[in-house]
Amino acid sequence: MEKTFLMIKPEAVQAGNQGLIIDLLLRNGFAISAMKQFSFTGERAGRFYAMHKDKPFFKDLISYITSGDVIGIALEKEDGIRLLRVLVGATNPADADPGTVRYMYGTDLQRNAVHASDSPESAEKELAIVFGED
Ligand code: FUP
Repeated sequence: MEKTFLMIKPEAVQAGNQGLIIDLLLRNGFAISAMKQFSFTGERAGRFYAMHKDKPFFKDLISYITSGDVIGIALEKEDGIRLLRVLVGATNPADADPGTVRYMYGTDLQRNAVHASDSPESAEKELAIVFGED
């Protein structure tokens, strides 16, 4: 079973879409092994998004992701990293295919409802930051 990580972002939690998103994960065969609602400190968010630290949108991204509660979900499924990215859809909800999480629940490029790990290394790092530190 491959481990991956999904995070429901602040605007989706505030809109009350977390139940529908979790239901979609379960109906698509993902097993949940851990889940928690929490808010990022700036320091922790900076490590979570370290790969983007030199990008022009980094500051806004950190300010957004620390703006409200998120829900971190540890998932398991065969080929789960790839399949979760398919279910989540394109980064920009405007480009996402119908039926994907970002098509249904995303607002714009920054407020795109969820984050999903893009590799086994990212999944391991992200799971450790969210579930391994407290
Ligand atoms: P993804 O892997 O689909 O989550 O997307 P990226 O890793 O490329 O980007 C991470 C996050 O940065 C996105 F979810 C949204 C945000 N972002 C912006 O706010 N502006 C941009 O121009 C690109 C990404």
